[in-house]
Parts: sequence; structure tokens; C-alpha cells
Amino acid sequence: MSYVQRSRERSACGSGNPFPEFQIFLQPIVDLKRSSVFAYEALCRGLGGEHYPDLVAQVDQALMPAFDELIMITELRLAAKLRLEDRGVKISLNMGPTSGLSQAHVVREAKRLKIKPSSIMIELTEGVRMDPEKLARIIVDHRAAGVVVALDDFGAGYAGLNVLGTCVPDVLKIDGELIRNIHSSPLKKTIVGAFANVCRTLKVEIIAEGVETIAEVGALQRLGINLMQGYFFAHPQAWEAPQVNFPFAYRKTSLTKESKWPRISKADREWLRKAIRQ
Ligand SMILES: [Ca+2]
Repeated sequence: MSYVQRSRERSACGSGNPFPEFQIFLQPIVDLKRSSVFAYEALCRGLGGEHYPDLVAQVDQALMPAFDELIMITELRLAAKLRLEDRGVKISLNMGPTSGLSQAHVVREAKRLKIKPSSIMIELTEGVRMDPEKLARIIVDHRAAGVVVALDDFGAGYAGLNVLGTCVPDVLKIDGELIRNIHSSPLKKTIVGAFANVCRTLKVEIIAEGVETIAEVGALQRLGINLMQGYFFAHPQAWEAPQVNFPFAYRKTSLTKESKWPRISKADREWLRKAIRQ
């Protein structure tokens, strides 16, 4: 029996659903080399737009594994509904250091929805200092399950190049703080350029987060970074794969393809809402 089923049974004689209502937003990670979407990152927000930490503040700690599982299941269901895998686009799920979820949960649910593990990226958030050996073990376990492993918010907090001495993920997501105004900061260019060089040597993909201007896009491209995410390309959108604003130089044929992405109908959205409540 899953965490969700168990916690619902426990709450059945209590006050009903123990979880706050939430919605799933999607934000594209674009591949400028191919003028395409590499992945959609799924972001869990409250109905009033509350971010995940504020949302989970209302949840009983003992029920957190069940809540994380419910979010993950809903994100995978949305990916299946939007047929992301058929379009060669990954769904990217966030997993915090305190998450009770394991890759086995994710892969089991993906299997039920006929999503291949290789179409799933898991972003390991280093919100608190994590023992590098523990992190290495998590990465090895995830990779054995066939999912793509990303280290999130790299360069923020405690995460630095030293982490790569112990464990090598598939993808590094460079924190937005290092990207902001990178075009006018020789220091940021040097740091991010060093990350990019190390990643090239280790064959690790690099994603720049928080890209907001065309000047930042240009500076990142000159450092050889082609995977980017941020408001410049698209704001996160609830229950939808948002349209992507590709810079003019990268437009090629991709915009016409983008317009053919399936939209989530009102009925589908209701189906997903009900799935959360089941
Ligand atoms: Ca993330």
C-alpha cells in the first residue's frame, strides 16, 4: 500500500483529506542548439500561488512522504496527459533532501503510466548541507533506476565544484543568482565558464537557471551553454506546457511545432483535480 493510501486511510475517520490543495506549474528548459524543449520542470504551488516550502508548512510532518508522493504522481499524470515522452521531452521532478520519496516510488508510478525512466529527470535540491557520500549513494541509486539525475541550484549555498569529487550527476543546474547579469560581470563569467569546462570534461550537461534577458542568453552561449531556463523563455504555467519564446536567431521551424502542442482541456484539468482528491 502506498504512502498516500495509508495516510488517507488514517485520516478517513478524521477531518478528510489531510493535504492542502495544490496545482502543478510547468516551466520549459530549452535546448538552443536544437531549438526545442529539453524538459518541462514541474513546480508544485498552492492555489494562491504559495511556493512549496510555504505549502508544506501546513502539512503534518508525519504525512510529508505521502504528500510528496501525491505531488509526484500528479506531475507524472500531467506529463502523461501532455504526451511529453512522445515529443522527446522529459518531465523534471524536484526532490528535496528531506523527501521521503525514493526512485523506486517514481519508477513504479512511471511504469503504471507507461513513461520510461529515461524520460524523467530528478532534480536533487541541496537546500541543506548534505553529506557528499550520501548524495553519491542517492545519485547511484537513481541512475541504476534509469532516471536522469540533476543537481539543482548548483553554485548556491554549499553546493560547489567539490561535490563533483565524490559524485557525478548527469546534469548540473546552475543557480539563477550566478546567471543574473552575467553579461556584465567578469567574475560570474569566470565562475560559470569554469563550471562549463569541468562539465564538458566530465560529460555532464549544464543548465543555466533564471535566464531573463537576451544579453544573458548571449553570454551563456559564448561559454558553450545551450540548455537554459527562465522567464526570458517562458513563465511557469499551471497545468499547461507553456509556449516558448525562442530568440529570433534560434527560431527556425520550432515555433510552428510549438503551436501544435496539445492543450490541457477544461475536462482534462478537472480530471487531474479529481485525481488529486481521489
Ligand atoms: Ca528545481
